[in-house]
Amino acid sequence: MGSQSFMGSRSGSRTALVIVDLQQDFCEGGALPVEGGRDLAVRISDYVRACRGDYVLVVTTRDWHEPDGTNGGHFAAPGTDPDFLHTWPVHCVQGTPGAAYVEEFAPLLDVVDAEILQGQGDPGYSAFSGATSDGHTLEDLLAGVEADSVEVVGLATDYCVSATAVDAAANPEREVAVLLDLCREVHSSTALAAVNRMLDAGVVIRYAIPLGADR
Ligand code: VGL
Repeated sequence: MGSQSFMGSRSGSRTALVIVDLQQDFCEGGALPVEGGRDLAVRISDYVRACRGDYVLVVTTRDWHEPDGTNGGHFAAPGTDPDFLHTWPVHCVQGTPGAAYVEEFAPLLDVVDAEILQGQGDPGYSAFSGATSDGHTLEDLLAGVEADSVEVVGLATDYCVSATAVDAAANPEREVAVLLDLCREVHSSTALAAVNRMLDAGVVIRYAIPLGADR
C-alpha cells in the first residue's frame, strides 16, 4: 500500500461498495478501451486492500452481453459504425476474454461478496438492471445487508458508473457517493454531463484519495 492514504469512511452508515466493469474490453488492448483503465484497476485494487473493512458489502459488476444480435441496439448494427454515444463496437460478450476481469484487478475477487451481470440482451448501463448468476438483483443484495449507503467506482463515469449511481439514489433513504478519482471516463464532455445528472439526482461526488496525495 506504500504511503497512499484514503479518506475515512462515513461514520454510522452501512456502506456497500459497487465496483463497475473492470473488464478487459474496457481497458487498453480491449474492444472499447477507456484511457487509464488499467491504471485505474491498480488504484481500485489498492483502495479495496486498504478499505475493505469499511464496507458491509463489496459487489463487482460485469457487462455481459449476448453474442447474437445487437443487445437492444447497444452494439452498432452489422455494417454500420458505432457513434460511441448510444451505439458501440461489440464488447464484453458473455464468456469471451474481453468480458473477463482485467488482470490488474482479478486477484481482489477473493474479497468480493457478489457479482452482478448486466446487459444480457439490452444496453444494461445500470447495475440495477442486472442480476447475480442465481437471480438476485443489486437491490436484493443491498437489502440483505441493510445497506443505507452506496459508493460507486469503476468504468466508465459517463455510462455505467453514473447510471448505477443515479439508480441507487432513487431511494431517498440511501446516501450515494461516487468516488470520482476511482473512475475513468469515455469522454470528458459526456462525463461532465453525467456528473451534472448525478448531482441532480442527489449523488455526492467526492474523492477517495485526499488532496495533496498522488491521485
Ligand atoms: C459502458 C459504454 C458501453 C460502461 C458500457 O461500462 O460504462 N460504456 N457499454
